[in-house]
Amino acid sequence: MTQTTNGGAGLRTPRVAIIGAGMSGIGMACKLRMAGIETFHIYEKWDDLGGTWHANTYPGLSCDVPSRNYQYTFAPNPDWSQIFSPGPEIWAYLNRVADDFDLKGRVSLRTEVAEARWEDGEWKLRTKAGDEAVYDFVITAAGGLVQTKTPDLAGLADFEGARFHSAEWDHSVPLEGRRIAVVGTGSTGMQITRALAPVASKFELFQRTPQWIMPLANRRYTVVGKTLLRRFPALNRPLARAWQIVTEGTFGIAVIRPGWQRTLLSAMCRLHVHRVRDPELRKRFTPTDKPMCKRLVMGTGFYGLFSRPHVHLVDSPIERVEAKGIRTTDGVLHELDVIVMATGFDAHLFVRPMELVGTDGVKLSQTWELEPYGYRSVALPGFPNVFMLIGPHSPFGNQSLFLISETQADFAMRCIELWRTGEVDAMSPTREATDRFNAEMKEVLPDTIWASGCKSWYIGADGTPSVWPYEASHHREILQAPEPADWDMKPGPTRSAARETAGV
Ligand code: N01
Repeated sequence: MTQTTNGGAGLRTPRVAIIGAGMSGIGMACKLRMAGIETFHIYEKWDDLGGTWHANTYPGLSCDVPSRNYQYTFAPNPDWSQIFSPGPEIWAYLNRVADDFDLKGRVSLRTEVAEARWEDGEWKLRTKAGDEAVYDFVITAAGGLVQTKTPDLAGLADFEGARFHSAEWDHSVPLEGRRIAVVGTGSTGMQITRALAPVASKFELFQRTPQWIMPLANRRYTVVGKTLLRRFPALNRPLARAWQIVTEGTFGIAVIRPGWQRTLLSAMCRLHVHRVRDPELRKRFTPTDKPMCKRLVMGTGFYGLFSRPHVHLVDSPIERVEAKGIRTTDGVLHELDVIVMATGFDAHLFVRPMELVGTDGVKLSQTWELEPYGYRSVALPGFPNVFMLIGPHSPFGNQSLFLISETQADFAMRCIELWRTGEVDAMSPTREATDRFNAEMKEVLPDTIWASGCKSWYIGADGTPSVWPYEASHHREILQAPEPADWDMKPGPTRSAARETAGV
């Protein structure tokens, strides 16, 4: 692709690379299409689009953020089957949006970007296979929970049964009537337990740390409701907005400061664990940390499973894995056919392992050596015309990543528009503005529930949570438009010409 000018409209045509064809990447591509920008390309390392909703196919996969709040604002789906929809339905939705916006021809699947290098005012991009292309903008949309974490348990390789990570499900392995273990009690472990405990001949949940579970019941939407929304599409928007207000006004507040929201949600979790009738078992299920300190697990129908004779909680630490199963430190060998590692992800890699080489040869891997950071979750000093979707300190945590990445994509679009009109050729946030943003955040982070003393994937190498410590609305407010004082901007031809005319 070469840089061109759309003479008719007097606008320049930006070349945009999007890294990742998940929810953020697809959303960004739609925004570009809606703005009439056709010179973009999406790189996707996996063999299909959909990101996390493509990679995760485990039994029981669903989303614990309400679907009406977990969709693009520009593509409301009247057909969600339930308040909290199953994973395959979300993947199908993403697939449909990609079709509606005719994006599939713009995606290179099985294509991992190895490096993008800023040279002569352009991004020179190279894939792992060695293909090269040149862009004006790089949008990183590579997801936050991608790199799986499998614990280095002694003897794991000796296990004679099947074993896999929850995000790398082996669908060739039969499950019905088998002896199944799930290691890990996060959102994933809970959802898999609900799906597999009823079908296994023996089911064991290996718990290192108990987690609070918020009892949110699901409900199917009626045919009448769906028909109404299809017939009167204008109803979709207020409904989506209502769910957003509820989610942001409860979970979004409870995690950042004390108040009725925290009291209410905590009480619901504490009451929920009383579904476990046996006081001894209840004690083992009851966390010592505060509700929401770890990412809150949500759902119903979990605790009751443990009253079945073949379903067990195992909270003796794992000593090693042997050919026949897992041996715990109390000497018991738990004989198994299948071990599922629901042990989470390295949530602090973000864009990496892709390397970005910015101005003066500054590398992303070095910049983020200690811990990923950014300016207002979207950009980085020294990396001009790079915009991050779901970058470090995005407001994740029981919030809708669709809405968050849309806010970030809209911000990127405003910057791309400055380039398009010739105002700006290159822009990156200043070091001073970035440091100020991060220092301000570090001041309030200790007040959040995530810093109240538990171990979770939110906590970075510097010991502080890598999350958004403010209300979700603040994210939208400060990403309305770039504040000129916070940005190093290389003027484009329009501004340069204006300056010349003005004799500046
Ligand atoms: O992973 P996790 P996850 N021995 O990191 C345990 C999103 N998500 O895949 O707490 C034994 O939360 C570990 O124990 P501990 C959501 O954002 C969303 O469940 O560290 N256990 C923990 O119990 C979520 O937060 C949905 O002591 C070991 C578990 O593994 C994120 O994905 C659904 C261990 C890991 O929990 C990640 O959730 C599902 C070991 N050596 C997921 N190592 C939605 O519905 C780790 N563990 C939107």
